[in-house]
Amino acid sequence: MVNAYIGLGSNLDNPIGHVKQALEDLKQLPQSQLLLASKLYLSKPVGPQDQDNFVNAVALIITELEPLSLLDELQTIEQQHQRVRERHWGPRTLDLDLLLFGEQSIQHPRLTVPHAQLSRRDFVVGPLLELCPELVLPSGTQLQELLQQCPIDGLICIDA
Ligand code: A4P
Ligand code: MG
Repeated sequence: MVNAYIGLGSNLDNPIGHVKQALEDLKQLPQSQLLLASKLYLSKPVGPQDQDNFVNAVALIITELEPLSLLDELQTIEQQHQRVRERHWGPRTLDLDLLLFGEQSIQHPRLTVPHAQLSRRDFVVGPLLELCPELVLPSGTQLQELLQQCPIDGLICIDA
């Protein structure tokens, strides 16, 4: 069994609804259990600025799935949310990113773990800190150290 952190993001077509439904969908993952879900956060778009703000969250699951099988499951959930890939870093109904898979570092054509942008994104660092303030990345870097390069003051928490 491995602890895996999953980043959720949406900025199209009722983003709060998509993120909340995706958290329900994660409860149905095979050979897995949803352990924790962060609050929902409103964040400014990274990438093209001519798109709405995002709603983001992070979930912690425990799973027996292999990393690529988990990625398949996450992409199936994205499809169920009518995810259309239009442009890189563009608007989307639902994006599910595998942020961390235990202590593993994975370099595969379909999967980079830890997620390549993890340490630069306030909407990932903030919710991860909420769930696990003592988290240490596979590189040995403490999550809290990332705050120096990636401040999280711009995040707005949108549920109590
Ligand atoms: N892939 C590789 N590693 C991973 C991983 N760790 N988790 C591959 C998930 N997928 C991974 O992803 C393209 C391919 O990446 C997948 O087929 C998978 O095999 P995609 O989701 O189809 O494309 P994308 O999302 O447009 O590109 P990318 O680089 O994954 O973008 P990100 O990093 O997901 O960023 N701004 C705010 N405020 N909030 C956001 O949530 N999200 C993005 C998308 C941009 N700006 C944002 C947000
Ligand atoms: Mg993605």
